Amino acid sequence: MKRKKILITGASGQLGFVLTKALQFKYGIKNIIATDINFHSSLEGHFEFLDVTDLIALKQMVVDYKVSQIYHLAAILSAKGEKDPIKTWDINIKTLTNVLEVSRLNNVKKVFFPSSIAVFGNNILRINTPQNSNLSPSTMYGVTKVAGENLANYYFQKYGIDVRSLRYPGIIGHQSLPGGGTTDYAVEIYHKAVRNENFECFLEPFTMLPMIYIDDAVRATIELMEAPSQQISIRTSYNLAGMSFSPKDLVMSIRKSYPYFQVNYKPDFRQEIANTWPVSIDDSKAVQDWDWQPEFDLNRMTKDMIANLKKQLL
Ligand code: AKB
Repeated sequence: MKRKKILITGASGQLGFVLTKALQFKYGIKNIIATDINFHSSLEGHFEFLDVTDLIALKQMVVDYKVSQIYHLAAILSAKGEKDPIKTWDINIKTLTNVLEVSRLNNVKKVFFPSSIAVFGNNILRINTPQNSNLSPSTMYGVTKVAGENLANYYFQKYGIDVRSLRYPGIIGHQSLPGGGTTDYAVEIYHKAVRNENFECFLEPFTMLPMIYIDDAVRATIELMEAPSQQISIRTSYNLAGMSFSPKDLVMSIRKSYPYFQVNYKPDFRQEIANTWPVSIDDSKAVQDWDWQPEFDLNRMTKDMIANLKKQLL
């Protein structure tokens, strides 16, 4: 059997770091090329600096290492993206088109591209948002994800590249802090609780959003990529659900371990973004097509986050 050579972009990021480890474990550390513009000091194995806006550098790496799959995670997220929308468009779209073009021209068979709940905006059913909702995003990040989903579908239809994608909810994990997202509060809050510090929350207490624990997010990604091609009926991006909660629900869950944990609510511009996003997601297509089932609910995630952060931070 021909071995897979997998290249990951954005490998030092919140999801990239954990996904890299999972792929190294599954396919062998020698078969994974982790790339980023920053180096995460805990990454092991083969790492290369790569700016994916550089088409020539990307192509060189794909050719040199005979890459057969790419997981393209590098992107600017929702809140950071609003500080410089044109840069967000340029980077998110340029990197994706580079990945797709290099794949088309160099025999890369499979590509993973992360989409997001940010593809949804006003004019949606916010509870159990369906797969085929209106996509009128409220952020430039969301605009790039809608365009990206259509590009993915185009490269599949026109060139037969096996591009697969998930609309991730907010991802929560203990391994690293996210950067520039609207759902980031749900990671930072655990760090404060474990350090016995107060937390200032940039969303209002009852803002309910779709979220997922990193273990589930990584497993969903690998399960989607491993599913037989004939089972994949969505070539834009699959709705994916883990759990839904508000800052208030999260505080109640944390207070089971830290009863005196204090939170002060100071909503900022991220509140307006969150107000346009779904409350919960209908992921029945993912369930139907490749048997998706999340394992973590809020309290199980809180226990795991606290246990791990205690080891890391104290
Ligand atoms: C963000 O908040 O921008 C991301 C996302 C939901 O895609 N976490």
